[in-house]
Formats: sequence, C-alpha cells, structure tokens
Amino acid sequence: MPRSTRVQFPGDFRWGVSTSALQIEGASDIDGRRPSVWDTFAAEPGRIRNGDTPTRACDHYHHLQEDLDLIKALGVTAYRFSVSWPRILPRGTGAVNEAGLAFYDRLVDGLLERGIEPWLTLYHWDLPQPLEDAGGWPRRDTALAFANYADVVSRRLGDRVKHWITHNEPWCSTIKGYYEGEFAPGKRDLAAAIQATHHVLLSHGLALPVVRNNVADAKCGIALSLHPIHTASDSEADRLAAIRHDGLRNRWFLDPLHGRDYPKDVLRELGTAAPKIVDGDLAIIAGQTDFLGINYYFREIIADDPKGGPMRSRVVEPDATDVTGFGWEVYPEGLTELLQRVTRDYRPAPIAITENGATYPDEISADGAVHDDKRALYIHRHIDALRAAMDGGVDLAGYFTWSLLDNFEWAEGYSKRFGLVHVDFANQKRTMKDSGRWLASFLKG
Ligand code: IFM
Repeated sequence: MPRSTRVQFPGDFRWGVSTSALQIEGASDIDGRRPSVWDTFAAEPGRIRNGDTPTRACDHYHHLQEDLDLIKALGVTAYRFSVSWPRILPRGTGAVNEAGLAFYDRLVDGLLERGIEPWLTLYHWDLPQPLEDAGGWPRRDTALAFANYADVVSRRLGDRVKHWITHNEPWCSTIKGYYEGEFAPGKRDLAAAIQATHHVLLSHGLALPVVRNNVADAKCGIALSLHPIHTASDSEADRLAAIRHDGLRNRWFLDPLHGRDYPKDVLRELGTAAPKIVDGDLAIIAGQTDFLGINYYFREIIADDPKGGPMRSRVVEPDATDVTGFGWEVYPEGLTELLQRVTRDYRPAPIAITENGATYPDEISADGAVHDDKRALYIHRHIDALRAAMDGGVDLAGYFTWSLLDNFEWAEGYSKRFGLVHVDFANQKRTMKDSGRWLASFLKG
C-alpha cells in the first residue's frame, strides 16, 4: 500500500495539475484564433478515433472561472497550462491577436487571485498551420518564429508568470508527427523528423535568453517525455538494441541539452538522416536552464529487430496485469529508476515531474460520483516513487498530475479520460472524481 504523505516533502515542493491549450480550450475559431496543425489533421478522415476534433474540447475558453475554481478545490499550489500559438499569432508570425493575449491575462490573473502559481508551456504541439505550410519544424525558420512568439508572450505575461517551459515532449511533435505519422502533421519522413528534433531544440535554446530578457527572475526549462529502457532478454543482441533505442528515445534530447553533442551511436545509426547543424547551434541548445521537466508514464522493454525502424529495435509488451486504459503498464518503480539515472548521468538542474497520470474508462455512477480508485492509487504509488528517488539523492522541485480535466487525447479523441475532473462532453458538465477528492485530502495532509 502507498505510504507517502505530504509532510514528507519539502514545504516549497510544487504540487500541481497540468493541461494543454489544444486539449481543453475549444473556441478554435473565435476571437481571432486560426487553425493549428492539429485542427487540420483532425479534419482529415481517419486520423482521429471516432472522427473527434478539438473544436470544442472542454470549452475551457468559456468555462475559465469554473475551471479555476476546480483547480483551487484540488488544493494544488501550481497549475501548468500551455499557450495556444495560433491564438496569439494566428499566422505564426506577424500580427499579434490582442484577444488571444487577453484570454491568458484572465487565466493568469485568476490563478494568482487564487494563490496558485502559473507554470506556462509555450508549445504543446499546436503549430500555426501557415508555419507548417511553409515547411514546419524541419525548416529552420520555424525555430526563429518560435523565438519571436516567445518574445510576444513573455513580454505580456512575464510580470506575473515566472515559470516558463519552452516545449512539451519534443519526441511527440517531431518523431510522432513527421516520422511515425500518428500525430500532426501526419508525415512519414525520417530525415525530416530528425531535422525537426534539431530545430525544436534550437528553438528552445533561442527562446531562453528572450524569456529571461523579458521576465525578471524567470525560471526556464523544457519538458521531456522520458522512459526507463529495459531489455527483453539477456541476449547480447537485445542488450545492444536497448542501448540504441535509449539513444533516440532519451539521450538524443538529454545529451545536447546538457552540453554534449548528439549521441554518436545514434548519429551513426541515422546515417544520411542525421540532422544538418549550423556552427554554434549546440551551444545555443545547451543554454542554462533552471529546471528539467520530466513527463513519466511507462517503461519500454526492447528487443533487437533488424526491421524495427531507425534504431533496429522493437518494443515488447510487458507481461503485466496492472495496466491503464491505454494498456500502459503501471510501473511506479520506473519513475524512481528514471530519476536516479538522469541525476547520475546528467547532474541536471532540479527536476519537476511535469506530467504523470493514467486513463481509465470512467463513468458517472448512479450516485452521481466517479469512483476511480485506480487513478488515486496510481498517483499515490508514483508519489511514493518520488519520495524514494529523493531519498536516493534526486533533487525534485515538484509533481504535476496529468490532467485537470478529461480532454482531447490527440489521436484517441475523447475516448481516453485522464482527468481528476470528469467532463461530460455533451453538456460540458464537470464532476470532481474520487481521485480529485483523494488528491485534495492528500494535500491537506
Ligand atoms: O495527453 C498527453 C499530453 O498531451 C502529453 N503527454 C502525455 C499525455 C497522455 O497521453
């Protein structure tokens, strides 16, 4: 049984919930917002389960005060949200949309009035469509456009927002979007995807001094999705495959961010798909950060597979009975392992878990409640894993549960619920789940 309590964590430890703009805001075509790559992608038949689109999502744009009250009711001390680039700069660059900025003014002010610290993510995958039409992340200019966007947002909100995350999960916006094709923009081109990873990292590095220049006492970081990598067997072939797989999954992002070159073994495997790097790029990418965001969901078990993509590896399903609604194994010890590994290998800035959570097929019961005990147990076990990591010397600054609300789960549409708060997408009614009540009571101590 989980054992940790809030008092076992430092007083300034951040307890938060996370969301992203495209997944909750809705209001996709009002007040000057224009399409992002995800609006375009979702409109293509067969891309999203059940043909769902993010057009309305949780209509958070029109339920802002109610949702802020829900955050407050959870008892958290911080809220991580993302800004919608196409709401601020509908064409990606050029004219700034005042109505878009005004929405985030209201959001930030509402948080501060409630004593909740805003953690702002600049990019959670919703690239303005005109930038994709011009070449997207494989094109270097997109990194420059991102730095301009960071300037616009940080100038406006920097007097009130001190925690800035440049990118959320670069793996998803690049490899899944440009190579695996499962995410927007739905392309399947390895060299383009790898070039995109470089430009996303470059844009992170370019944005750091811009944000620092506009924000007194800014705390800047990036949020990576990282996985402990295990081998499927004791064979030498599987062992080497796991090293290769870890190279692209984890080290490809961690190494350059921590002042190293891209991993040489991965560059060798990529061959002609290796990125084109301009002199000075790596120094920009390695710019100093104040925290490292890690999103943790599951481990990966790897077998050798000569036909298994660029790293010649294959993910093997674990023989697990405790899985979430995505089929992801519940494996909290992987979080401790991951944190210790990153600390040992990189000596990073303090770490914040910027996402961790689970989807289950929740339903409103006859008594009007949502009895999602599994989610509460999942969160508590992962908090235990954090405590164990801290006992082992990991410097941890906070933990953000994914997610505040059930929302638009990308290619899975509305079929996967991650919220502490249930959303009825037909009438936008919010219902605090038992897991949300549990978190509130955990945080009350
Ligand atoms: O919903 C996503 C989020 O946008 C990014 N990290 C993983 C979550 C669950 O799949």
